[in-house]
Amino acid sequence: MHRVHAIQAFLVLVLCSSIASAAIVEHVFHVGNVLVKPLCNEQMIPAVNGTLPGPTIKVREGDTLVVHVINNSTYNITIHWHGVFQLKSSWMDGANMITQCPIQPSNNFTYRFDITGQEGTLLWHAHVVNLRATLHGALIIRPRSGRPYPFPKPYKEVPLIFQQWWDLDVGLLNLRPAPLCDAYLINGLAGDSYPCSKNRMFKLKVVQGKTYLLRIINAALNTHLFFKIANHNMTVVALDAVYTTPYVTDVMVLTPGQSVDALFTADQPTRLYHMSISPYTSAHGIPVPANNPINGLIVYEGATSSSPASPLMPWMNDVATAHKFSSNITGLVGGPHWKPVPRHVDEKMFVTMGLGLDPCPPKTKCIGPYGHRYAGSLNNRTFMIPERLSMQEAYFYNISGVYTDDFPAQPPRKFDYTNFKVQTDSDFKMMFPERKTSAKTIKFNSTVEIVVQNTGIISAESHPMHLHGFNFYVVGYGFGNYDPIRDASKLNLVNPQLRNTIGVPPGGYVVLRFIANNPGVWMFHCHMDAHLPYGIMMAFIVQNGPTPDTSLPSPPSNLPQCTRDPTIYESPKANVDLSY
Ligand SMILES: *[C@@H]1O[C@H](CO)[C@@H](O)[C@H](O)[C@H]1NC(C)=O
Ligand SMILES: *[C@@H]1O[C@H](CO)[C@@H](O)[C@H](O)[C@H]1NC(C)=O
Ligand SMILES: *[C@@H]1O[C@H](CO)[C@@H](O)[C@H](O)[C@H]1NC(C)=O
Ligand SMILES: *[C@@H]1O[C@H](CO)[C@@H](O)[C@H](O)[C@H]1NC(C)=O
Ligand SMILES: *[C@@H]1O[C@H](CO)[C@@H](O)[C@H](O)[C@H]1NC(C)=O
Ligand SMILES: *[C@@H]1O[C@H](CO)[C@@H](O)[C@H](O)[C@H]1NC(C)=O
Ligand SMILES: *[C@@H]1O[C@H](CO)[C@@H](O)[C@H](O)[C@H]1NC(C)=O
Ligand SMILES: *[C@@H]1O[C@H](CO)[C@@H](O)[C@H](O)[C@H]1NC(C)=O
Ligand SMILES: *[C@@H]1O[C@H](CO)[C@@H](O)[C@H](O)[C@H]1NC(C)=O
Ligand SMILES: CC(=O)N[C@H]1CO[C@H](CO)[C@@H](O)[C@@H]1O
Repeated sequence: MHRVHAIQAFLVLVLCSSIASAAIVEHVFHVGNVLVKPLCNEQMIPAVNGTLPGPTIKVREGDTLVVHVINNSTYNITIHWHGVFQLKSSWMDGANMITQCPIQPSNNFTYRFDITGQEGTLLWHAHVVNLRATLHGALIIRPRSGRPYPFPKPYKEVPLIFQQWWDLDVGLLNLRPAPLCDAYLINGLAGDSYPCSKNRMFKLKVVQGKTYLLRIINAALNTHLFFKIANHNMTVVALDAVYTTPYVTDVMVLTPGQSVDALFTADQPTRLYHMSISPYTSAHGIPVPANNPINGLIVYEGATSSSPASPLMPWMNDVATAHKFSSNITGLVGGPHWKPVPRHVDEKMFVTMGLGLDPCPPKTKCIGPYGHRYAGSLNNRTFMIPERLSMQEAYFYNISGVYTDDFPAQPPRKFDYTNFKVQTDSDFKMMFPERKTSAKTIKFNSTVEIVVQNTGIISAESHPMHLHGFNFYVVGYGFGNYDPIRDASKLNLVNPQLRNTIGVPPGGYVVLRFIANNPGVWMFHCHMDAHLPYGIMMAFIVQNGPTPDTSLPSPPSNLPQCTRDPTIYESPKANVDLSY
């Protein structure tokens, strides 16, 4: 990890609790503005404990994680524990204006939650537009002590965090068109592809014959990335902290928000090898600047300095390679925490997803298509992030006017989704979604199936859809318009991937299933950060179950508030049924 400031001791307080195999792991996150210089210029960024990426958190499955976040930056922040189930701890999800108001400058908040039923690599990151560019780090969940990995124990474990860097103040990020950035980083380092960082490259020293567990995270704001190591294969053993059938490959692709655990054996001749990342850009018809691969270095012990071997990276629009990797890995049936795919579906949803337009405000020059602004939508709804109160507080206190619970289970109209073309005035009008804060209410413990259908409005591209609070089974994955007869018969109900983020293929669809066993308000959104303000987002409200133990608890007393006006919280709690 690249230390920006003076070394700060990584204080890990492990307090043994009464249950032998579960511990309380406690950390302090000090968020402050610090100067960093990955390229040629110093930039002020918000960072946790002065490092980019921020500190790696290590827990064991079953532990309680407690993180005191102290905000000494100039930004409103929240920290989201990406992929953590947050079972019965929805208030700790850190989704800005969905489960909490932000932690304002000079304030603090303590996140406290159990991590159960999942093992592998996840990440934590700020959940406020653009800030996750620099506020992120690895969250590593090992098996309970005494429990083995479902694969041979690696010699060492190595986090690899891929990042996207803009050489400017992050607060100004949205002034730039989304996909263009100034560099990509591996563990905070830009490496030999850029003029001022040639001597600052991530290096992994390896011993010949040993096997390493690479804990790979794509923390980039907006870009899917290919990853390869010259002359080596890797064996994928987990995706999004769910074990998979071991899958041997020489190339992988990660959407923003995805993570991969892969074994890598140093089984080649003693020398230097590049490990490289390069963008995967699937948007049709949108020109992208050529990008050199960004390199880290694998250094075999005893290797003399020589020029490293470099991998041949896929073309940036190599949809076939991306699709093969994304669709061909299967879940580890019978492995730790595996649960069979639910056969019966209670709630069926068909959700169109993609871009659209928002009318340019009067007296403004907009640079999007047709002189308008970009928008995005799910079922033709552009999600408006509430400004006054978080959705979950509005739900819990039964305060109206913050959201509506009318998110539709079907798009308002059927059309040839993937082949959309503007030919008539009415086609043109179809590109303008409705702006709304709407949620879909789900009964506790029901099984939800969502077909997410990518549209071709403006441009078809892979959008990484991320669900908070649950993993979903990816039971279907394909190109074209989903056909409920043809494609439903091909669903994989045996060994699908189980994960929290999935790239919906360009001009294609995915079919997801999850069990709504966790009460609270949970976002479902595109994990390209540029698409958060576009509104490619909705929220599920999972109702309480029959017992207090299956109900959303009261918010913690120190939950950050948007307003100091206490009367807003004094509405009758008529809608909250804690009885049973
Ligand atoms: C962050 O820094 C604070 C203050 O320097 C320190 O107490 C804490 O242990 C650090 N946290 C982590 C996770 O490294
Ligand atoms: C908080 O940030 C200010 C600058 O914004 C700095 O002067 C101060 O030392 C920081 N406090 C801590 C405790 O880091
Ligand atoms: C956190 O904020 C509370 C007030 O909300 C304050 O009393 C406390 O001292 C703060 N803690 C830290 C470590 O800054
Ligand atoms: C990688 O795996 C493929 C398929 O199993 C195999 O053909 C190839 O030889 C392997 N390459 C290396 C460097 O081990
Ligand atoms: C996945 O692998 C199987 C063989 O294991 C192969 O038949 C199939 O074509 C692959 N799918 C893709 C999308 O590459
Ligand atoms: C979206 O809704 C607007 C009205 O709010 C309508 O004009 C437009 O045709 C709809 N588009 C689609 C794709 O359904
Ligand atoms: C949820 O449903 C499953 C089967 O559909 C049942 O076994 C389980 O007990 C339910 N859980 C709760 C907490 O009601
Ligand atoms: C920070 O959050 C508060 C409370 O929600 C809000 O009033 C304020 O406008 C926010 N500031 C910024 C810069 O977004
Ligand atoms: C929630 O509040 C609304 C109006 O604020 C009221 O009409 C409704 O009855 C309340 N819900 C319940 C279950 O009491
Ligand atoms: C940038 C910022 O808000 N800094 C504040 C951090 O907190 C201290 C007190 O703990 C304030 O004095 C700073 O102004």
